[in-house]
Amino acid sequence: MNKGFQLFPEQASTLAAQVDYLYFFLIAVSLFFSVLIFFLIYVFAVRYRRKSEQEVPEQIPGLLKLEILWSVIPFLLCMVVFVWGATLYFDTYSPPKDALEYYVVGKQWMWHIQHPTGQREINELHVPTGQPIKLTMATEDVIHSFYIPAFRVKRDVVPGRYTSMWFEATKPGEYHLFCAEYCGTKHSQMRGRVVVMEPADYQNWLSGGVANEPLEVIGEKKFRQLACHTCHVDKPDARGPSLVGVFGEPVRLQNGQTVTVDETYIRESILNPNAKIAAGYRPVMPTFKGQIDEVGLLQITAYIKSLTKE
Ligand code: HEC
Ligand SMILES: [Cu+2]
Repeated sequence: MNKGFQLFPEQASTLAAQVDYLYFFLIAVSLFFSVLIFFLIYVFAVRYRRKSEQEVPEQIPGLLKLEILWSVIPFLLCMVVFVWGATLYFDTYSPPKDALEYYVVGKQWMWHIQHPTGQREINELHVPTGQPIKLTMATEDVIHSFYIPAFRVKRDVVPGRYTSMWFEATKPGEYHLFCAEYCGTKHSQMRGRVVVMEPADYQNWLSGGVANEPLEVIGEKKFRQLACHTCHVDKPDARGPSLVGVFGEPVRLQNGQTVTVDETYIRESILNPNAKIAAGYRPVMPTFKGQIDEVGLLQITAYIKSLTKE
């Protein structure tokens, strides 16, 4: 992890080099103009200095060509930075379709990570190379920020909602994992490691660990414990809407609007059921605020996601 002095962290993801190129470009442009400006200040100071007490400088009424030149060049430079930066931003924030979904919950002062296959880790994240990975993240308490310098990814984890990020690791090894948002007394200890492995080694690691139940299986248990199933059964006369096959689909609300069922909508439906009422149902669902934590919410969400129509 710490091999002597390094100016930059290793480049260990598909995006890392691209982020660095943009960064170097910005540094180069800034350096070029800083040097140019300092140089010209001295040249002009010497060349146009006042040579005698009586000297009155010649008035220059302005030069259109020059004005156009010094407007157009900076404009073009800004556009290059804008287009380049925006493209990279969209790449960084749109996970590929085939990304594996991991769940991350921040908590003072540790990272709680769940693999799609059920493995759970604290302050450690094992991932295979060559596989896009999407992290869906929540926090139990305050703002944290999930930061893997070697992958050049960082995203805030904000109370009350989900954020996500993705990466594809390229080089096996161990990398730093940090919380990059001051989050209390032990913020500086809220760190861990990311272990990147060849796909075969990753499979070994998965099978070697404690066989945890997959997320959706735990989710199903929670669903029963909290008696969600008393209302949400897949029958026409049930008190609550069927949750089978709803994920990713649009749902009509009482007020005529349509929303897509995603993690955020499910979360809100559980914690604040009256915020959006599904059309054709009465607002009888109680809130489960205080009865379920972020980890539980993710488990139930995984369960609802797994309920597909045969
Ligand atoms: C007392 C019956 C009842 C219980 C218990 C109940 N719900 Fe609901 N639920 C409803 C009704 C009625 C609606 C539709 C009206 C609304 O949107 O509030 C609903 C809506 C939802 C929706 C939105 C679905 C959609 O199609 O819009 C989700 C998700 C949901 N419930 C999940 C749960 C979960 C998870 C639990 C257990 C933690 C639970 N519910 C417990 C009655 C219930
Ligand atoms: Cu933190």
